[in-house]
Amino acid sequence: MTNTVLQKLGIHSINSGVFSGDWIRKPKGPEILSVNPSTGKPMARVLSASREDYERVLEKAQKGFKKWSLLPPPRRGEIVRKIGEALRKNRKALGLLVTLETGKILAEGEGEVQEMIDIADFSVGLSRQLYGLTIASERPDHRMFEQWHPLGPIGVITAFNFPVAVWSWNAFVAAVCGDTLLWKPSSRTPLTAIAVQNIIRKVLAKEELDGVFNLCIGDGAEIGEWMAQDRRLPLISATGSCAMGKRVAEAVAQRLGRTLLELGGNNAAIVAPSANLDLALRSILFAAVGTSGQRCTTLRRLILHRSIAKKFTRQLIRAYKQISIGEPWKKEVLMGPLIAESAVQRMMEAAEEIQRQGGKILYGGKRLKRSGYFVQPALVQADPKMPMVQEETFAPILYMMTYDRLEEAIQIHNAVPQGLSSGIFTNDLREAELFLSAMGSDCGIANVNIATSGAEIGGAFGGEKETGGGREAGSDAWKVYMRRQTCTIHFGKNLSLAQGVRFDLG
Ligand code: UN1
Repeated sequence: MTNTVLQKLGIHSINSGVFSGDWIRKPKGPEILSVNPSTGKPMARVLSASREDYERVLEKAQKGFKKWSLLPPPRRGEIVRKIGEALRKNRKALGLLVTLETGKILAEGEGEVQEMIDIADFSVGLSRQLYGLTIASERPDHRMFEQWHPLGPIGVITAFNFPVAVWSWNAFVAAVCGDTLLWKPSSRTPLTAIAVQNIIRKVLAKEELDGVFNLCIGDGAEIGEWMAQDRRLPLISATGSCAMGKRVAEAVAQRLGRTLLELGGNNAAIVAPSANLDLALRSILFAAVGTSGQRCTTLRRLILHRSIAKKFTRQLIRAYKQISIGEPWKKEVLMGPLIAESAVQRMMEAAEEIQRQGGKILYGGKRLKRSGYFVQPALVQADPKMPMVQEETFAPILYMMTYDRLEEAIQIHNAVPQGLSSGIFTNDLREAELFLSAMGSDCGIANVNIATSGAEIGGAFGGEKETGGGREAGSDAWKVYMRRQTCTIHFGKNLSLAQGVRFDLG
């Protein structure tokens, strides 16, 4: 299975991890291993980028920008449409590779490729809708308007957990905006990045275009730092931990560049007494256990009304017991492994620490005795004030708490440093509206009768506070990939100054 899919997607036993117009044959950075987290065994080797290779990629991205940014946006959209079609043809194969390299189940692996296809479609439409405003001028015979220009080559740093979808949110939108890209994927998921590059490379070659989508695989701290400090990249879009985001933000701010940050979440859902508990249970299960708790949007805190807490907890424990854990490519499996040994260790440490702080493990939280990085998801009775509850542990641990009044639940909900996604389960209109009001959830995403994960691409995706404030994907998130120009044309004969200022020679 592994070999067939690797072959189909053009992956060899040793691969170049650097693409600029074409694959650089022997990049000079250190070798990286792609490990299948379900077996703990390597799948292929990847040669990473040295500084010299990075320079080549960046030059190519700059050169590519000169040509690409001059194409009419709908023409750029047409090329993204062809990429979307190529992805449709490779949905199964690429989805399986995502499963093999990240450990997420096949439905989610293929779902991730679907997310790429969706944002490709969205971007095609967007390529004809990069609208600017016309503004009423206060001066006679003046016309004011704004227009949007491409920004330049941009840097995109992505995480292991959505190794291809998050790149495509940035890449396809930025591409129709006229930008070219330098992509640094997580060094844990180099093969999916190479496979994507192979798919789109064929489309671009037919169009005689290159230097648009470039790739630079390598050590995150090192290449990330080069990118953050590089004035030739006016925008750095980065997805990952808050610690990584702070480093990137600092370095980019030093040169007054622009960042788009999508960092940690510590997402919570409130279950109110009027909720449809059946629906809530299923939605919560997916949000807490899906992708083995390794989404930015994973549900990490559950705030239950005291009147339903006992019953709901019992049902949740029963459901957790039924989750089949195993090889993520098997049909009946709902939860695959964590990404790496270090992730298992961090989860085990977190489980110990929360108990030291007074938390009680109600279910799970143990490592499974088998090869690969498998764990049981954990349900933990906790108190909102425990320091661990403030932290994002990138693993399937769900902290459960109770509340009496909705105001109190909202206060607990907002009392963490992160602010990505949130949800409330209620059939009470007033409760739902309060949660969505300015007094309610302080997150970038707020849902009613839906838990925290599984957002559609049509909305702007991102969060507040330590989540970094960035917005990617749909709505008007495209604006961050362009530069705004305010233009005023004077078509009269007399000078007139704004604010009524007179400046005459007499
Ligand atoms: C992420 O975890 O970085 O909303 C992205 C979701 C997915 C994207 C998650 N559509 O859960």
